[in-house]
Amino acid sequence: MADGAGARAERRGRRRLAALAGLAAAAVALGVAELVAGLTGPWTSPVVAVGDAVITLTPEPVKQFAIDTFGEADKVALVVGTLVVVALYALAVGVLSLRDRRLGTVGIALFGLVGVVAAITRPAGGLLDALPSLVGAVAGGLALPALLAPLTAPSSGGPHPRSTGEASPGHPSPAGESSEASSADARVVDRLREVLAGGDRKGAGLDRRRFVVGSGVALGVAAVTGGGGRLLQRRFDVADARAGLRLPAPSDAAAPLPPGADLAPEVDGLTPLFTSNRDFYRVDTAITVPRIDPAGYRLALTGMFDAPRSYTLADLLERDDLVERDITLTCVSNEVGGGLAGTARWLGVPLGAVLRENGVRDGSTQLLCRSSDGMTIGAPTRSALEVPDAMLAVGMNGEPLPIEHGFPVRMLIPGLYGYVSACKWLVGIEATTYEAVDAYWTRRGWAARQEIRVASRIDVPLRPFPAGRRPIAGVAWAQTRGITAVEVRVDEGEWREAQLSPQVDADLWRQWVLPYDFAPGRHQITVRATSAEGELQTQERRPPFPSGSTGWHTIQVVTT
Ligand SMILES: Nc1nc2c(c(=O)[nH]1)N[C@H]1C(S)=C(S)[C@@H](COP(=O)(O)O)O[C@H]1N2
Ligand SMILES: [Mo]
Repeated sequence: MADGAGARAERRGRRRLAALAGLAAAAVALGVAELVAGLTGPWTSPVVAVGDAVITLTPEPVKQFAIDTFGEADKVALVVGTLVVVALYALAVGVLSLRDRRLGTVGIALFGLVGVVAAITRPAGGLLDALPSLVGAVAGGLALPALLAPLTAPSSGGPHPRSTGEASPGHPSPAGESSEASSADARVVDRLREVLAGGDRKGAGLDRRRFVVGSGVALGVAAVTGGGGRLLQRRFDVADARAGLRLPAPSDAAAPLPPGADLAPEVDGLTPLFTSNRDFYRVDTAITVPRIDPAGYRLALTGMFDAPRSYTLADLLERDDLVERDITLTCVSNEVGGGLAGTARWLGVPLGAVLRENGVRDGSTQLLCRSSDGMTIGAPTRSALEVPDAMLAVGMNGEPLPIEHGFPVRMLIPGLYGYVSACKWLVGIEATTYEAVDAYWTRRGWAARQEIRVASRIDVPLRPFPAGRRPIAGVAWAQTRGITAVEVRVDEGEWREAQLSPQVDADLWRQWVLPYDFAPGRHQITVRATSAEGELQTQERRPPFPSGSTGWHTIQVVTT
């Protein structure tokens, strides 16, 4: 091997180790930050805070793409993405600080600064929230030089000197470097060295053993602090408090379901009339779900009220006007044929009654609803007052609200998309106007108010099936109006009217079924619904942004 080539290989090996040192230092920083977040709360962890900031800053089309691509796993994808970016950055910082330690310090400081800024600029963020990123950055800043030291220190020939310490230009080998390694231990280290350096055996001024030990210690520290931090963060959990909560019986129960109300048991693959809490879609901007201790819960009314007050959870649960209602909730981000819709039996306090008791003023057009994580949802005051089943919900399908669905209190206004009505983790209602303030999504270009559009979806058949008679089936919704007809067209045939599940309530979707004789081959199926107001679902294709998707759901199927 020529001398120049050897030197280059040696420098490459050293850079690789430096990159690994950067990675290990980042692991220490993140682990220590998790530990501190065990004191300050899971939402202050830099990974979570930065992820939250990314959600806040991401343009709506990209968000829509993420929801479409990853669905409910969008948050997991974001956290993984954040970690990948951190890892790449850490590798670079490691290499740079080999050249100049100050670059490493600056790199880590910037890294910490991003975490600090992300944590304190969250809508509900405070100064204390900066602590995990700050302490994490300091830990990473101490770890990095310590990890890099064995890569540059002129070795003094420790217990296991390098086996073939050749001199190379720029890195003259100190005397006494070339003694043979003798112990088995040293051979193991040599092997590790080879692996780490990708075959590079040169090592002037480079103590690989110390590097391996140092990185091992760093990764151990990262694992212990990170794991311990995650354990500590569990004390913010409110699952036990939720499990211990007893919901009162409603004074006005949901209307009894007529016999045969749910067609799903008869049609394989059809969406059930009620969605279980586990299967209910979830859409929100929260990476760590807000955890509200029911004992400390307060709902504060502010703004255009004559005599605004605040409510504890007990205030709400002890009222004598609790209602139980079956309501289908849908998301404005739902694509034609998409799954962001679900139906539950909700328990809650009538919203109109609460607003009137507090003397909501005539001039208020918008209720700015505030979630405990600081995000806001703007709901029309008029709908809140006039839509009969609008409520402050505390129960979902016979249980306290699941934590992901807004525990302990959320708003629901039938007929409006969730983003302009269904604020979860609700802690504030400010009566205001649309002129005075824009809510979270309005600031991002979504329509300030939007009634749910007439929609229908094909659930079956989706997969290839044998030719012959089989049901085409799905669901259709037009909340507060109700669905009166669903028509299906196969290929270029006539529109045929499907059979509908019994009308239970105008706020509930309806299932539809049409048995059809399929000839062998490929088929195209299209569905369209009509509301009780006589509005035919529009054929015009529009994407979800900015006011909800429209168009007929069409699928292609093939017989086996
Ligand atoms: N606090 C809070 N409430 C929120 C949201 C949110 O991001 N944060 N998302 C809204 C949207 S867009 C929808 S569609 C519904 C979804 O409610 P779910 O997750 O219970 O299905 O919640 C609404 N309430
Ligand atoms: Mo939504």
